[in-house]
Amino acid sequence: MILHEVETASREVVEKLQLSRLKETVKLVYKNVPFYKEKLRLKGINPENIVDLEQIKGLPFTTKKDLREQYPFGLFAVDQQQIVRVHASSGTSGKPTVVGYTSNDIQMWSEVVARAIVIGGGQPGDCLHNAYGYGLFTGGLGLHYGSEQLGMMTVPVSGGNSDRQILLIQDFKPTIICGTPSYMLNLAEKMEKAGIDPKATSLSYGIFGAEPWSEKMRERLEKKFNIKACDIYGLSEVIGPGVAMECHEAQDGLHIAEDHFFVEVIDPYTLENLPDGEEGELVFTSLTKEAMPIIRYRTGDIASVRREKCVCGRTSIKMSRVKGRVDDMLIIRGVNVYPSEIEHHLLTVSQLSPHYQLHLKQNHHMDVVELQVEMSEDFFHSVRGDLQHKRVHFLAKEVEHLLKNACLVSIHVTVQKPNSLPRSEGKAIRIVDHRNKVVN
Ligand code: DLL
Repeated sequence: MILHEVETASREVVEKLQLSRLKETVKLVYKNVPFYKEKLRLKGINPENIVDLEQIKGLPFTTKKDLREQYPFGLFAVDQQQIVRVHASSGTSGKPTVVGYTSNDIQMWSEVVARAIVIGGGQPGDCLHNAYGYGLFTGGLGLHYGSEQLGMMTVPVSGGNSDRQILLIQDFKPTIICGTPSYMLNLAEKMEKAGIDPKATSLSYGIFGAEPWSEKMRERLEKKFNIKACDIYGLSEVIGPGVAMECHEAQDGLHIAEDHFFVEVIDPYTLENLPDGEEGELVFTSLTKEAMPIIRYRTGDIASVRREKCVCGRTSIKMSRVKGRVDDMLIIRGVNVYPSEIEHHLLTVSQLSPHYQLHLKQNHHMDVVELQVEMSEDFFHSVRGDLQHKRVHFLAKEVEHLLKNACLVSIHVTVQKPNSLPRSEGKAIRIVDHRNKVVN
């Protein structure tokens, strides 16, 4: 195992490095990005006066809305001639958010991702099958450059076209596979349908992320593929994948690449910093980016952080698995719940498959949530006819009870036939909002 020097450094050493990099970053944006100059000026901050990391708490936040307002290149801190790549978030509505990279940024990102792959179990000489989408999404190219940097044989399959993925997995014999957890599940099922046992492939490790997933989903994927599956986190506004990576030794939190990204956790409502261990919104400041440095970016992602030496030897701050996005939190009669929590409990029910969607509807001006979940193939084939109808109804009621007890929410559950819900080739859509839509 290759441990990067900074990953095992003392807090003192890390914080000294972070402070000097923070100063440079703030100076850079003050000088070159009018948006930040104005924000810093309004707060009375002179970049020359930053002498302590704690002062980061006084810097202004950056939000997705800011990025949209500066569309497309308003936050660039270098001349456009120095930009060698752009990525953009798909964005469900309106304009996408655009991020730019200099060649030094690409180099830094590749190193961070190479480190992440090592943290997840990869080594130079391995073969990596990359099923993250290539294009404006950062998953494909992000993992690709990191994998090459590490010296792995990299297979740029991208998302979708599962038949070809299955063929290449059998013939190229990769040891590592990357993709969204929901697509990996989809792929495993397609293999099984084609009479290929996913357990019998050459794969040993999975690097899965880009969407929330639960511990139970990990268990499911690890069992199906007979691999170790670790969580990779990142977001395009900060760089892309590789901001944090879970180690295969402990599998209990993600090591943050602290030499490049400074983490804070805030209360999303009061915006106050929260202590270690408390759940809140992750906020990141880039420390080394050139093209588009970002100050205190409010990710909208809910997690907590902790500092302790990990069994893998790393001392870097660890973040918990992301529970979900602030905007995806459902408030059902006053109780907050994230889709990933529901997923966790659904996967404890053997008659169900892990394919589910939450539909938000309005009934007599009241918000109601309907959970659509598929029954497992085994359950489907075990009973037919009238009896099946009764058993399905009974199962739905049982799941409603389970969610009521475990998550304290009342959700209407419908159990559907296998393969009736849409399958993902990238990020799964877990919430479908029908409210405020004109219904004919
Ligand atoms: O999803 C970058 C990425 C690619 C990460 C490949 C990991 C693997 P965006 O498209 O900008 O970038 O979406 C970022 O996805 O704010 C989270 O809400 C969510 N997300 C990313 N990784 C995880 C994860 C990429 N491991 C947004 N767990 C983030 C939960 C995640 N959510």
